[in-house]
Amino acid sequence: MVTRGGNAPVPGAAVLRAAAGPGGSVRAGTAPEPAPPPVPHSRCPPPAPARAEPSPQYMDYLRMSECIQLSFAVCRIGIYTCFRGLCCKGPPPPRAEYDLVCIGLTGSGKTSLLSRLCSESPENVVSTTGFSIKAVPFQNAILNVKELGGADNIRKYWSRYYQGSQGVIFVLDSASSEDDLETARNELHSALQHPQLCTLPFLILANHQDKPAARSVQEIKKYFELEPLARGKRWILKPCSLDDMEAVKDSFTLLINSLEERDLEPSRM
Ligand SMILES: Nc1nc2c(ncn2[C@@H]2O[C@H](COP(=O)(O)OP(=O)(O)OP(=O)(O)O)[C@@H](O)[C@H]2O)c(=O)[nH]1
Ligand SMILES: [Mg+2]
Repeated sequence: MVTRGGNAPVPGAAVLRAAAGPGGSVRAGTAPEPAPPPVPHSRCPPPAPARAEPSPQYMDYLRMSECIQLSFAVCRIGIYTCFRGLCCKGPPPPRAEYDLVCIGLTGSGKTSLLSRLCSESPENVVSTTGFSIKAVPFQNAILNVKELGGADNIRKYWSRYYQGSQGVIFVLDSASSEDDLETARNELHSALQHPQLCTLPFLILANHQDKPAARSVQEIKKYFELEPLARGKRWILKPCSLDDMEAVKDSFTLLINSLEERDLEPSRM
């Protein structure tokens, strides 16, 4: 009987050692594999495997998905803009403000007209002693109107309150007595020639037109000698009465236009 003893080399042992892990263990049942060839030491990375060209269908799909994303982005911007327009409206632009002086004999209707323009009741209107100021709102402007009382003892102080005015409202009673009409004419002429008012726009309201004795606008224009006296000035003469506030508002709109035009004149910029 032949026994192989001790350290005798066993065929295939070298192969088994090469396949063993760091601990030298060998998985049971695994077949021995040949060692991989040594990697050549080089600085160049190994060449990348050649990539296959994307198919035309794939390119079409990519283009379509880009188009869809772009469409979504445009829609999102559109919806956001609409939402902002509907829900997040900013404050309206500030309205221009003008300081005006309102004069005319007592009883001509200054307080009554201004109260109606401010949506206040013209009932219980009392004669103005001294002056009163009202902010009269219009769509595109606010008029800060200083009304000066028209009684005899107040009229002599009118000119003290002219400073800073940007326009003048003169109210007259179209149905007044001849004497009162003459007084009104003298007061209007003084105002038209006053250094602080002579360059300003004038709105002349021939009020009390609802009364049978009221003079027409043509009569008043002639009697007040407006054509020769106010030539070259900005003046507007309009008939009106408390009954027809739409006509009064239209007259004020013309005055506001005149104030705006004056604002835009190059000499004032
Ligand atoms: N029939 C008629 N009455 C008016 C008209 N306008 C004003 N009145 C009346 O005239 C009276 C005098 O009106 P006021 O508004 O106080 O006149 P005023 O110009 O402010 O007078 P003073 O403040 O004293 O300068 C009131 O009784 C008004 O009701 C009008 O167009 N027609
Ligand atoms: Mg008054």
